[in-house]
Amino acid sequence: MSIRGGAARHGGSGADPRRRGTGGTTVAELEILGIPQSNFVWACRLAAAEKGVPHSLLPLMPHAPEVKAINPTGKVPAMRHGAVTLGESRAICGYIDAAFDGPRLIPADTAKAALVEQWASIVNTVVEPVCVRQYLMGYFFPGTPDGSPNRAVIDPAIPKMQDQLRMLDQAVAATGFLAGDAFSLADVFLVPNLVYLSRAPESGALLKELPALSAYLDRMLSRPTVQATIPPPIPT
Ligand SMILES: N[C@@H](CCC(=O)N[C@@H](CS)C(=O)NCC(=O)O)C(=O)O
Repeated sequence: MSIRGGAARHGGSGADPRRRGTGGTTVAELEILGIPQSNFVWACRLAAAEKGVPHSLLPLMPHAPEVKAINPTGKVPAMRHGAVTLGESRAICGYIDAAFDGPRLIPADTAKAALVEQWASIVNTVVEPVCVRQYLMGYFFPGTPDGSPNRAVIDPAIPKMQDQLRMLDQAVAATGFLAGDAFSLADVFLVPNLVYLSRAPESGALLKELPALSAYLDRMLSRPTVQATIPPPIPT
């Protein structure tokens, strides 16, 4: 799967992302490794799409040998770009933002960049562990004998998930973006989680009652980059 667009900048990492082909200089392909249904893989693909960077996707499961060769934790996503290999979605998104032309996902302005990092961190270290790892996994990967939702996991997460969605509703109310007044890395990380949350019963119902957050989700879903990277259903 490829998305067309943007040009590679010549980075200062010492690892030249450009390769020389027989017909002259060609731009190395950006490869993202990991199943597309992973919220973190989706975030990296969305970052690439927002930058206008073409990428190919290798839909590998966590702990596949090619993933472990890059990231010793075995977690997806991983990334290859010429001689550059990376694991961890924040590092991958940061690389994509810095290595390629295209709209900045992390603003140049120091204070604006810090605000983006603040919200990206809140999404990844506060919201995601409760809303995705605990609440949604209780539905999507329940681990119950009959495959029914795992209420022992889901129910204790609900009040925390509700508080967090209300917090996000307030955060996006001012500008329609999570951090600052433009699409950023903070939105890259929030959007996949929010799309999945809209599909589960309690979070989907609450989202409908939160005007700013539901309008935000509708606007995000109308972005061609989100539509281009939206994952297929989890194979059964
Ligand atoms: N901190 C990592 C988290 C990635 C992550 O948790 N990926 C999940 C899939 S959504 C995974 O690979 N899980 C397998 C495991 O934890 O062993 C990142 O930001 O890339």
